[in-house]
Amino acid sequence: MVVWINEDPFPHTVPASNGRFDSKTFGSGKSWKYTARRDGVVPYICTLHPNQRARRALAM
Ligand SMILES: [Cu+2]
Repeated sequence: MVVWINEDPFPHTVPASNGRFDSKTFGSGKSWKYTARRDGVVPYICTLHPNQRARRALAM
């Protein structure tokens, strides 16, 4: 399981660029988690702040 924790004062999203998951928006102090069912590396971009990009390795 991968958990994203928003420690920023602003809301963010972490939708996978390949559509594998979509967090929707989660606000300050909130978190969102995704349970991987297969391994891989997934890039994601915050829809609210498109300059915020990252990639995440998923492992079962
Ligand atoms: Cu953001």
